[in-house]
Amino acid sequence: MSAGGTRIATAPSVWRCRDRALSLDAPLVVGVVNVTPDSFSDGGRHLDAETALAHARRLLDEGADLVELGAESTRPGAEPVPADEQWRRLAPVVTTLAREPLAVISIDTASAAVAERALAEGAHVINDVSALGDPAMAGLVAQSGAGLVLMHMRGTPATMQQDPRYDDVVAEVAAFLAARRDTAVAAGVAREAIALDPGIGFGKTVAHNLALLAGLDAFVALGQPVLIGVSRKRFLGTLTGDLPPEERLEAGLAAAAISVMQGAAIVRTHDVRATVRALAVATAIRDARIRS
Ligand code: HH2
Repeated sequence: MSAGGTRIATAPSVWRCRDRALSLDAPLVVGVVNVTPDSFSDGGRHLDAETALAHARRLLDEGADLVELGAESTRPGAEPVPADEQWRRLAPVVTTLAREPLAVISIDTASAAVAERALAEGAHVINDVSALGDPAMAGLVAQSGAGLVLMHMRGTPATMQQDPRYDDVVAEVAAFLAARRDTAVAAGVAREAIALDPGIGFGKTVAHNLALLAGLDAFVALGQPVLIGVSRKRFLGTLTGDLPPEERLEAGLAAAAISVMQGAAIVRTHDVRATVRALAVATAIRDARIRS
């Protein structure tokens, strides 16, 4: 089976994130905590530090391998949030969580200034949806030894859904990610620290998202762990009769499970408990296929 075969041949077995070597034998689940007033599915719910911390701890209890803190919505049409404001939202949450020994912390930011402060407090991963749009990012991550997620986006959140076009979406996104991975490696980031993400919903139509998910082999073949974020996204609502974000759980679980069957190593989600359970089954079937 080519997806399983590709995974065995080229997929790394750990993701290095500072002092943590996260095993990729089973998919890692990243639980999302948006410390924002305006995120598309949970905006305003965890804006104060105590609520955000309680939610992060709950996601860890539910089985998240990492928690991801973000202070800037990237929903279509969103405007950038200045670094100081991002850090004002994140600081109390990051500093407290970083002292809890079991927490592995990812920071969703495209700003090197925010990443620098979070890394100084002990964050383990920088999730950069701009894939090194800030020229200072790669050097900073290299110095810290942190994990780095490089995601593909067409344009910026403010403009990305304005008529996105590709000749061959899978080939173009894969070439972009390979080039940004090479830039990161040239700046000193360890290869084993880099994960790649085709950026579902970031400058893509429903058809583009489906092509990327169906063509995940091309990303797995790049030799880095592949991260997929489908949780509660609009294309899931579109495919299920225009359901709103709070009713997209089943659709998201289907997409996450199929992504893991195709070789995704890391799944980003708002719904940790349900995702952990769904992926336990998907992983068992994937592994049975690989053995047979
Ligand atoms: N999706 C979102 C944000 N960050 N990062 C990666 N690597 N991959 C993704 O698919 C991804 C991401 C959008 O989800 P969310 O954080 O819930 O919403 P918002 O950007 O509105 O805060």
